[in-house]
Amino acid sequence: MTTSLTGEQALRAQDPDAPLISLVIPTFNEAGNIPELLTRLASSVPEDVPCEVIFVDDSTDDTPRVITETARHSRLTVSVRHRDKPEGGLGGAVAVGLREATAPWIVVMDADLQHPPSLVPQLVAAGQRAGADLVVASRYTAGGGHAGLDGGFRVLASGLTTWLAKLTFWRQLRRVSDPMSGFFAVRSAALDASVLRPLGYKILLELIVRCRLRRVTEVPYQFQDRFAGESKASLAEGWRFLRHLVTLRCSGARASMLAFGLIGLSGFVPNLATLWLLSKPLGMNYLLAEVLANQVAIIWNFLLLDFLLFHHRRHSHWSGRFGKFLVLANSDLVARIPLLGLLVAHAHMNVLVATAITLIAAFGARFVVTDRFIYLARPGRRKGTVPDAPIAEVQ
Ligand SMILES: Nc1nc2c(ncn2[C@@H]2O[C@H](COP(=O)(O)OP(=O)(O)O)[C@@H](O)[C@H]2O)c(=O)[nH]1
Ligand SMILES: [Mg+2]
Repeated sequence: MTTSLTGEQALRAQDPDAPLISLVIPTFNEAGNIPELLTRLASSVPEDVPCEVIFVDDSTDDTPRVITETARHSRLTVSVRHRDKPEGGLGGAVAVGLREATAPWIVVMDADLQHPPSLVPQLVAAGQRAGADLVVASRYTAGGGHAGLDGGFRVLASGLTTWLAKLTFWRQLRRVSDPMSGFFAVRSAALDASVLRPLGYKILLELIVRCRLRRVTEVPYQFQDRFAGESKASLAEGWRFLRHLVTLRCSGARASMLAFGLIGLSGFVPNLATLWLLSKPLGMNYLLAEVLANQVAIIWNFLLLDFLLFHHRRHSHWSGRFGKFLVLANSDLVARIPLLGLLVAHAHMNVLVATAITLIAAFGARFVVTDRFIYLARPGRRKGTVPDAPIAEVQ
């Protein structure tokens, strides 16, 4: 099927050169792919559809120079934004591109031609036809394929991460067969780039969950072989993906409090194990042993919170965060005793009930202080919303 696009009249009337599609392409040492990519893009996007191409580059080679030189001979409007500090890796780069894009539709794709450029106009047209906010180019729907995935391990990793993501977000992803896809089109008006906190490769999942994109459609595609260069995916990406999944799952206030509580409860294990070790085989006084065991549990809790739940909000030095957490965790112990005395002696409460109340109060206080004062949320930059500008498909 050949597909061509015409622009939306209102937007054209205001500015005939305003882009209708922004292409966001993250690059990391992709110099060998740029000329072929821009040639194929220029022949795929119809000439009457203004299109801006935004490269967000973290390369250590001469990719930015190759982009600039190739762009001189291309009819497309091309810009390259090189980052000296590649925050958030690939996902961070895409988030930068999403904030800078000005068109009503943004298409995100890789630079290595594993994502066929010919599909770009089809993705946008499919979104228009279905009235969708997001169009996912899928390897896992009828007509799609992942032949370009490099070897059995990559196939297994892709299948496993897809399954894990769908299990964790079964409601949000029930209509998405390929949530790990790096090739998709998103309607600008449905996007709030300021809420994105991406980490590593999985930006699409981040978009669906945080921007609550519910009107989703899919277009099948065959994942191609790399044209040139090597994949930058690594095992470390797998670990990043797991952390990202936990962060996303716990991003609501209730879920985050539940995760905080579970991590706190898990502290019983190192606490009791250390208490036993110090008081039994080593014969230490049980009170002193409990004070030390408590410190081990605090370190355990801090590590889990710091690496899993709050890793995206680590804006101060680790020693500062740990110091504050240590003081907080020890002082709530001290504060609970007078409160317990007050409840038992003055309110004549049962000791167990009073203890439970002090534990709940301490948990709440610890959560609020940790959430608000130790891990500060840094406000993101809000993207000005672009007016919705439908693109009609014509044959
Ligand atoms: N800006 C930026 N782009 C990246 C980074 N890592 C990978 N990329 C780009 O993201 C796209 C997908 O990466 P690739 O290594 O091909 O991953 P694979 O397709 O999963 O093997 C390519 O265009 C890469 O150049 C990064 O840290 N920063
Ligand atoms: Mg690739």
